[in-house]
Amino acid sequence: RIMITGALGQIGSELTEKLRGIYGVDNVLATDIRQGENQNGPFSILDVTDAQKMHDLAKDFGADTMMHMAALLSATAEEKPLLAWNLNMGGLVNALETSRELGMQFFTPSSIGAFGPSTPKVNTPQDTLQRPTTMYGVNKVSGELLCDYYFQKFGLDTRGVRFPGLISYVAQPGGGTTDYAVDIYYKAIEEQRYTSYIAKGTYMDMMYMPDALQAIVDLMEADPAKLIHRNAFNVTAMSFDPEGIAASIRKHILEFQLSYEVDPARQAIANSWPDSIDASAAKAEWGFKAQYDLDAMTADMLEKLKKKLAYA
Ligand code: VAH
Repeated sequence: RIMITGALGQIGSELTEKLRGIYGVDNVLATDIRQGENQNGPFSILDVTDAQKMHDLAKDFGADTMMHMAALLSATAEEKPLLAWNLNMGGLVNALETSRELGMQFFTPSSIGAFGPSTPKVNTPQDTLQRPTTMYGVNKVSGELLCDYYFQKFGLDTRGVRFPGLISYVAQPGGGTTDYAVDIYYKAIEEQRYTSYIAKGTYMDMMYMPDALQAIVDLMEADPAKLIHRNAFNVTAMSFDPEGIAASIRKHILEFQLSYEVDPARQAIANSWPDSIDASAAKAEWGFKAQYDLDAMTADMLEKLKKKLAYA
């Protein structure tokens, strides 16, 4: 039985549906800081900084797996660094402690944000220098080390992936740096043009949400004897800059126009991250394989958003 924190977030909202489809609606307890609409399964309000409530919810539900998804993303964390530290690290410690006490398998995502300006930018290795210059990155590197510690020290079965920018049409992301790559699709349909806050030539790793969700399931179901790494595996599907995604959109919306109004704060974050990372360890240790490339993602995003926005 699975407990998810941050179940109303960009990943959490779709992960909840995916896991309910695989393991059964009643076997997945969704939790978040606020009441969600149209919950079609077990749901409870949970502030992840409330350790006692988290423990009690997991125990009462009989959870054997913790998917800890609640966190502030990079841009928000840079605006409110102390809140980010308290929420991102306080929530993580509580989720690890609950999982240790109840013997649960544990997942939480890291990010390409766990790398910094001194990390090799092209084909970033699985094992390399990690000196991030953002609070989000400090949280993610600390989180990776803490999750490995719980595995080494307590034998807790912790697993994680370093997600690239994730693109989806269900829940709009909040407060990320890569979110321009989501916004651009909405604006392409609504206005046939987009003004990017990330500069031309800024390459970042990205992945379509269906591939991200499958990666979580595949990693959690992987044979632990084959795992050399644990927290956290590099995973990626593609790397592009704003011009690249615009060119892909123009294959469907010929008149699409891209312009720039660079946001110095989010550009500084993007500049500190890799251009493209190497996912060979994930492929070798648990068979990671992304299905969607840029053009396949664009075709699906535009088709699904046309329907979604038609009824908006
Ligand atoms: C962010 N989408 O922009 C998240 C993610 C790699 C990017 O961590 O903060």
